Amino acid sequence: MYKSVETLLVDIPTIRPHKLSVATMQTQTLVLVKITATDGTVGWGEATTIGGLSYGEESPESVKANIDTYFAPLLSSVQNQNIAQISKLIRKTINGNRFAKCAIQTALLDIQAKRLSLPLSEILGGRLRDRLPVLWTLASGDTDKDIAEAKKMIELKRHNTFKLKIGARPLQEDVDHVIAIKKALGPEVSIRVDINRAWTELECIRGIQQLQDGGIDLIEQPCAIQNTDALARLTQRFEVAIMADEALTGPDSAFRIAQKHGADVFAVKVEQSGGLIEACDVAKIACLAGIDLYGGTMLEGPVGTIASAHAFSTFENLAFGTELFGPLLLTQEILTTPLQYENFELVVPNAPGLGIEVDENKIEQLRR
Ligand code: MUC
Ligand code: MG
Repeated sequence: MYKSVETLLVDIPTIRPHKLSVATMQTQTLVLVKITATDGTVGWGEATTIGGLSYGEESPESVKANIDTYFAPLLSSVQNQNIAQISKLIRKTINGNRFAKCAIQTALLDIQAKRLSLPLSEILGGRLRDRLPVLWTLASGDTDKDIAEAKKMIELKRHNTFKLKIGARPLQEDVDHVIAIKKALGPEVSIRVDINRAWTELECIRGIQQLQDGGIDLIEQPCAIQNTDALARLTQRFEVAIMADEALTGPDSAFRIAQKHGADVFAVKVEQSGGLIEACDVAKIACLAGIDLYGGTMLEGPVGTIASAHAFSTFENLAFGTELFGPLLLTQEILTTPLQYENFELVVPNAPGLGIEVDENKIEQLRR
């Protein structure tokens, strides 16, 4: 049923250094998966991560090795095109590897939706919206540059909500940087922070108190991934919304965190969840537990970004919007027609499958 599974590593410089507590990115390595079915239909998926092995448990190189060695032979042996059955077989045969699983599942869903002549969102249950609000991350590391960048984004009608990456510098320096940006942009502009698990619980208490007093709207993954008890205590302690990001590693962890109301908001990421279907499961668990949703990114290029958009378009509650700006951080376009960003939103395509056309000549030039 599937003729070939190819994994392509494509290194693209970013428009500026992107500084997180765990890494500074100058380049993003897109991990693209192309599956060709025996009838010739092609599907695309993406397993991009951030900063090699510094963010997630899979690196671009490990994803490629594991797909070539384990996923590809498994897919060449399947005799049907039933995605539920193939996903079950993959889960049974392959442990972990959520990013790789997501890329494979996305490509299979792209093929299936193309065969049915439906946008991918429609085989995930159906979209509730055609456009998604998209924020921008300010992560140059320089307060004045970040303020200028934010003002430009508002003027261009590209983004009017901003997330700041903090946690790399001493706590007070980071907090002062955030408050200075909030003051410069004013009360109308929503400012959020992502600490990427850099603070101890005590630092969280000190830092979040000041951020809450300074009018910040959302605090993302402030403490260690495994310390979900601390995350729950912070959620109970503060009025400002606390969001789980790295702590969410799929429906199981979502269920465990939801059971103790361990966060006010879930950052749903399709790769972290292990697939688009699993991301929808995470969203459903959040909904049932009264937890708000935010559509997260692994800073994927256009393939993973639009796959995420199809999944997020089906969510009932998307109270905190999305951060699907990954392609805008890259200096090179790999689609024949770029994704449509306008009026602070990303448009979810209506064409069959993912609804995009990958520029294969461009990828051939750029791939490792
Ligand atoms: C993260 O942890 O949220 C998403 C946006 C961004 O700037 O970094 C990523 C990772
Ligand atoms: Mg985050």
